[in-house]
Amino acid sequence: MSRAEQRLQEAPFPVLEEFEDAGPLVGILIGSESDRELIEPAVDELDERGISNELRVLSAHRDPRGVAEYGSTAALRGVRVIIAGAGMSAALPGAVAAYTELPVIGVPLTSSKSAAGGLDAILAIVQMPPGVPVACVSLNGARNAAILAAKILAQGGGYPASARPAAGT
Ligand code: RP5
Repeated sequence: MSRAEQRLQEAPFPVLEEFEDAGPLVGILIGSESDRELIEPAVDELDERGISNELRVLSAHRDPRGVAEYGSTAALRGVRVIIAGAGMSAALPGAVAAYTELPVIGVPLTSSKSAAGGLDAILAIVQMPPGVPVACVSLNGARNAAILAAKILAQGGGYPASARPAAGT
């Protein structure tokens, strides 16, 4: 198989599958099954507020294509805010933010393998490069992430998602 044929087989990744599912208002991602317990307060908080949500396990490092697919299709499915929780080298919030214009709230999580109790994940989520912002709540702050998502959803909007040149320039 030629290199070109090989590349055609590899890409594009199957975004159409995601388009078929109508999304909830909030998409919650975690990097591993082992994060589930710590993110559950976010699900509970959103459920109590009657805000539709979905929880998916998608690792930035182990399943980067899945993260790209989710991020690329979330807004089209109707998702309005993404909460992403991960531990250790917590790339997930930033990785999904790279594929979407939706606001992303990162939740640094403590994992059994954390350095400094979770400081590794805090720094990984907070230290985003200019131009790709990710909000960051406290360590294991899943409930706060859900409350922040609810506040974002409560805003009326009106500002453009992308910067536009000022009139007359
Ligand atoms: C991160 O690595 C996950 O978010 C999790 O917190 C940590 C450890 O993952 P497992 O080895 O438990 O799957 O990507």
